[in-house]
Amino acid sequence: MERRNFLWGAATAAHQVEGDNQHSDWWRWEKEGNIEGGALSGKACDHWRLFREDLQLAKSLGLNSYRFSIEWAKIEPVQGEWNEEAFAWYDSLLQECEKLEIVPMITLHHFTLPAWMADKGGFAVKESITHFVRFASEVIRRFGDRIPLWCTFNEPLVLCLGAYLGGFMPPAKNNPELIGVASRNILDAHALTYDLLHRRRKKRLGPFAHFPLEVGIAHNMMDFLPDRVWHPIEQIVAGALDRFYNRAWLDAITGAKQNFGLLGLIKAPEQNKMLHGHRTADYIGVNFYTKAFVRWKPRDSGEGVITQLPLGVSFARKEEPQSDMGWAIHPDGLRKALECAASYNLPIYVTENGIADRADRYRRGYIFDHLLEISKANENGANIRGFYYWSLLDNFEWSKGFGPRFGLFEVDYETKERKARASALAYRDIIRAHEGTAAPQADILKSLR
Ligand code: IFM
Repeated sequence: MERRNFLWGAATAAHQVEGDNQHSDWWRWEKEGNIEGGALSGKACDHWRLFREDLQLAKSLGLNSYRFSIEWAKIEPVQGEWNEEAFAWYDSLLQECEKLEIVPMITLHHFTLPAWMADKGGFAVKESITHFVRFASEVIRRFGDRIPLWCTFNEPLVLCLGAYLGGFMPPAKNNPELIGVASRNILDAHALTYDLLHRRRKKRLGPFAHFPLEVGIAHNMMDFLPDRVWHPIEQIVAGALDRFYNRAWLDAITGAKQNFGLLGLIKAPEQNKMLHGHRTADYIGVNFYTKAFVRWKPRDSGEGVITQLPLGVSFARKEEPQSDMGWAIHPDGLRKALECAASYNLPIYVTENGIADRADRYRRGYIFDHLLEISKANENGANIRGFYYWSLLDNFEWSKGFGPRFGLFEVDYETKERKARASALAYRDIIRAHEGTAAPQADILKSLR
């Protein structure tokens, strides 16, 4: 496979698909009854057993890349003890990717922690940096030769907000100061892992050896809009949230500045001076789903009220088309996010984009329209190298349990049977029609739409 080919992918995360993540903080959190309807991740999609079949499904759509995470809680279930069985499983998964010429993009942290690490305070404590880097080094030592694309952290800000403000992730503390503290620790862990990968002198091996090493993060971005366009406070707050949510992490990993503070609600932590002017990303990974309306003094608590401020956030107007999560379908926002990412002058991967749509009513159009925005952003000078649909399979959607269905393939959770949705076949046709092209093309997309 040519290095310059556009990467047509799909993404998953270990905890959401593999099953039996028994030594993780989420496993315990689920047992404590924190998931909608009392759901437990349990066997999830049983990807652990069915991964070969799942990669065949990916191949059947013509995907040439697969983004997945390596689960720290499985690799190091007990502090200091590596689990050889887990390493062997990830080795088989990589072998399967190699056999099928599916380029792996590896995420090292996707929301979950080993329970022992959570007990120590997770990323809110400084020692998490050492523990994470030790885990990352071991993964790199074993698999570093074979993997070109690395994503150190998935959506670090969402993790910090979920854990220390929103209450939708363990440990669900309401302590905004910890958002800044944990962000700073994660940034340090990311930067050290970036250096580890780049300082490695060993020759790369296998079918992807000619791919340059690229390391980055997958960053969730949203289009913040004032609920009332004329409202000056809402305009200011939307701008502040854009800086905080969309730009702060991109500033930090490109060495521009570090500012994880927000409007007096989140205290900015002490700077890591070593990172001033030091870029720790080779690409920017953009996870994009929707927009957010910001409302000053919301009328009711149904508007996602941030308790510390008289501020409401909602993800769609009642009348507009939206996903089963209640997120507006807003392809234009992806282009805006990509143009923001492109201003950092790095290549971009759309590391996640997708829709929870059980009936598969919107997914086909969703994929087309978002790819069209990618083609526009490319025309405007962005350098977008790949697109990963979220998700390959229906899976465990964190605090929402198994209700939301994001998959190209529908999963019957009883029998574990997979079935291609019509939109998956549309994605396959788009990929086929792009053979020999370097990126999504507006004319091709329009002719198929
Ligand atoms: O399922 C999640 C994923 O784990 C991270 N990004 C957003 C997805 C949809 O909510």
